[in-house]
Amino acid sequence: MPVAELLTAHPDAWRDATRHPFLTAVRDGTLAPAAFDTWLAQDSLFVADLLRFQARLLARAPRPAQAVLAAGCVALVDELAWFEEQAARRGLDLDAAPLPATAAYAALLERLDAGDVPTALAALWTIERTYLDAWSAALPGAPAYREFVEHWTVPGFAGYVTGLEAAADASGGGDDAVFAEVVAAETAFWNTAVEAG
Ligand code: HMH
Repeated sequence: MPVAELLTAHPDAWRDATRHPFLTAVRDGTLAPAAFDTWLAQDSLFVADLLRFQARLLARAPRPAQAVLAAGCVALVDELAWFEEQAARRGLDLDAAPLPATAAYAALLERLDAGDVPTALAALWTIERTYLDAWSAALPGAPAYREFVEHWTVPGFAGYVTGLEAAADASGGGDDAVFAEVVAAETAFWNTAVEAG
């Protein structure tokens, strides 16, 4: 099935992951800066894990998927540099120990890395589509968080997600169980931020 149909096939899980209280608090400005910083350090760890996963996926991907995966790897390297700039500005240490949701997500990426390419492509699309839709729900963002909300909703990111969708559909990798697992991992990741408050 086309991967976009997974969203409508799992409406409750999709809503939990993309209309989360963390995003509402970012939008309304009620999120404590310390909770945001805790989440930011964990997201930086996640992006480092995702880059390793994606670089390996690029190495084994079919030729038509290579361009979007390679561009995504470059974007993730840039994203890590951007996290470092943000952390320096906020006086935040990015060398935090992984919290349970971060460690569990890393383990999920490792399982996907050991599995087949079509499933991994569909999972990567799910990861990025969830993130895009979740941040879009936080628009325009309270002034304290607006720069972040804008960064993760730019048209270039939306275009990248569309490119991943095409790559996933071309490989035929849409899978209900993996979709549910990824979306649950995203929800658990937002939960971490709220619990850190
Ligand atoms: C938890 N999911 C999470 N963090 C991210 N940075 C992305 C997706 C997008 O790269």
